[in-house]
Amino acid sequence: MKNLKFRQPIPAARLPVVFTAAIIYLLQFTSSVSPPPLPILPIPTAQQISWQLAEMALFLHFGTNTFTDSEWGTGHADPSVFDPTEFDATQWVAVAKQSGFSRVILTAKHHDGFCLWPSDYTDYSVKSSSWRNGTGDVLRDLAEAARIGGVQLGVYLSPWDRHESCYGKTLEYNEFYLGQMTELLTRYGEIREVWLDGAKGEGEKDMEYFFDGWFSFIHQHQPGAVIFSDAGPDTRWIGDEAGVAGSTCWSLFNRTNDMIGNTDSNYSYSGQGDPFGHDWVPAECDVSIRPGWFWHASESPKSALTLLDLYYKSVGRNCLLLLNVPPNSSGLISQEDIQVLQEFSEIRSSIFSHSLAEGASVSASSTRGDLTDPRYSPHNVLEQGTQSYWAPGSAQSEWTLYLDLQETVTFNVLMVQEPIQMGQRIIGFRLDFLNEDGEWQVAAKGTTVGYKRLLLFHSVRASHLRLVVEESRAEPLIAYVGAYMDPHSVVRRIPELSSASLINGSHPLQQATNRIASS
Ligand code: FUL
Repeated sequence: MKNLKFRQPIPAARLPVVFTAAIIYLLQFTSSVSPPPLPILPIPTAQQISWQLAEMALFLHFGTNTFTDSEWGTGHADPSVFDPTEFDATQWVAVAKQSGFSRVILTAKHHDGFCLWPSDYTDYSVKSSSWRNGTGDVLRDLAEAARIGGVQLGVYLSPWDRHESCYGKTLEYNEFYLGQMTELLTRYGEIREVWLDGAKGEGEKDMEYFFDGWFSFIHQHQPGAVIFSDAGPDTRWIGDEAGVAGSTCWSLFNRTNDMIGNTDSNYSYSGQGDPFGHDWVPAECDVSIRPGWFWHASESPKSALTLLDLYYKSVGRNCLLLLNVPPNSSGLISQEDIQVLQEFSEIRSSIFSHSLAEGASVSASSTRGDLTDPRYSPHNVLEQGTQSYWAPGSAQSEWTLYLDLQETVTFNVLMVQEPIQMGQRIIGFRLDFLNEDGEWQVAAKGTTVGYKRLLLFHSVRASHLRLVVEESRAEPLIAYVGAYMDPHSVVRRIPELSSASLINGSHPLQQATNRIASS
């Protein structure tokens, strides 16, 4: 891998030498136009980019557990208990869409082995239930509702199966699993994600799963799908079930450093990724809106503000938020969950629908190529999305964007995005604002950006900002910068700043150095 050394701006003392050398070099090509910056490896696949753009997915845990008040069914529950009399997949899809989720993932088979579709390889499925006299198919209805609603569909097929008698016979079960997978991947149209859970209870039959074979099989049948597991190949588990990513979070990762289902896994490796990683494996943060994954009459949903906090700690840390909203035993998403999701959606749009930096005039410490070339202009950072970006000139002593907001505004959230199709680059950055004394003061510091980074800090009132990239794997490229006001969240401590840098518990006095050691 070529980029093993991280880069920092060139020290000022060395600038004259570098500058003269650069002039001599450039004189040879006075009329040439700068080519685009080189992508820095690894980079995402088209499927991974589309997965990341979705930002949030709705997880649907549903099955016999919903009716037996359990989480890990034994595999021996009577299939007749499954009887969701008001089942309506269009309600699930409508709830997802109305609350801003563009993907749904269903537990087609959880650990108890009960299949929500009529599998030809087992009788332990909806066809043995009393629901619709055994003629129902949850996945068929959901696939149809999702197709009509324009929502992407994913499936969870648990490798651990507590019902199937061939579980434990390695070759036989691996082939059985592929048979069930074929049904899921060939009967229901486009599948955008396959979720391979790594859980397995203590003392269960020992057996090997042939993951590599499964992965190529899935990609062969559904080339547009991403595969989730503890260690990728396309998206990785964040390492907790609380929905929280590391405050440093790389999409870079070494798949060989992690093992699927390994209970001794290095969770901080999963949570933070690896700046030296050779593979692009962004993380997914799974968490349930309720204490359990399945619906239980005695449990209630988290508050909208708790979900907002999780949003900052997942989507705002370069990950996808996979929020589980379990349908209840009538087959519908409960009203109390819908209420919370609605509030969560309203709060998000009240904060993020309008950037206070929208009308800013933007300049930079340097810009790649000819100043008349709009491709790398600092102004590009005001455009939503990750296609266009600002690129600094090469061999610079600093990487800074200046934003003149044209008016004084109060805000407490910074959004930064990198054009991830060019690789993930930024290691450390900070946001400064011009204070009342005309001095630059640190508002917030962060490590890693990736697809999207959100920093929440104590409110700042200012008209002039500067975003300073302190360390990067290569020349940083910035796709978007936004400033927002979140009146709902209380900042208990400034993220990524040590408490020592706070004065009177409000404003940071001086910048803290928070860099990953470079090699
Ligand atoms: C875990 C499972 O054991 C839980 O039941 C749930 O499905 C969660 C998403 O993954 O590993």
